[in-house]
Formats: sequence, C-alpha cells, structure tokens
Amino acid sequence: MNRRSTLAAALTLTTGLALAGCGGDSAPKLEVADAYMPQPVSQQMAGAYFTVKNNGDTADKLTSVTSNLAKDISIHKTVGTKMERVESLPIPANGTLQLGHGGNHLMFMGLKSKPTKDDVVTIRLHFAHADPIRVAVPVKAADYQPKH
Ligand SMILES: [Cu+2]
Repeated sequence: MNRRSTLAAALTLTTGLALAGCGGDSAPKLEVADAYMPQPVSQQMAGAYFTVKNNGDTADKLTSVTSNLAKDISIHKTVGTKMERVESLPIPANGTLQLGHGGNHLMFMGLKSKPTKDDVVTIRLHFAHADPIRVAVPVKAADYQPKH
C-alpha cells in the first residue's frame, strides 16, 4: 500500500497530471467568486478583481479577458509598488488564483462608458485549457474593500 501511494505521488509530481482511476477526468474545474470593480474615477481606466478556484487536478492559466466595456483589457501583477503587464496568470491544480487590491488585477483602458456603483459589468475570462467563463462583476464604491 505504501509502495503504491509513493509511486502514485511520484507520478503525479513528474507528470503534473492526475492519475486515471482517481476520479477520472483531469480537466481544470474552475469557479470564479468575489468579483468586483471599484467605481472608476474617469472613463480612462478601471480595475477589477476576483478569485478563480480550481477544483481540478490540472493547472490552468488565465490568458485573456474580454468585455463590452473596453477593447483594451490587460492582466497585471504588482511587483513592489509597480505593476507589470503579464501574458497570463497561473491557476494551480487544486488551488486558487487571487486578484486583489495591491496585487494581481485586470486593467481596462479607454472605457466606452463610465460604470457607477451598483452597475454590473459583464466580462469573459479566457483560459489556456478550460472553457471561457462569463462573470457578472458588480461595481462597488471607489474605496470598497472586500471583507475576509
Ligand atoms: Cu494595472
């Protein structure tokens, strides 16, 4: 029994894939929660945050975001006090990708309209593996801080 589980662990580590027989399909199972957009100051730019939970045994990546609100939406991470545009953000297997104030975030440039508090902005998240997910993002007050 020990030998078997050690072997299983080794295989999981080296291939990064789920083993057949323990649940079957190994696709990422993504769930988006806690989405919000602080009310933007101007029509030039807005940010948005959310959490992507992966209940699957396969890692994925957030690769792009589309929305009617803006054509130019990029994915940023924060390094020290500066933000940096990235091509993707990793979503670990059985893990969570967290976007939040002062960390990873979406950046919308050149908004077609200026959303105000209580509006809902629809975005579509695109992933390397999983199907796109449509997310209704509520617009909160500019100084909104989520409670944990
Ligand atoms: Cu940014």
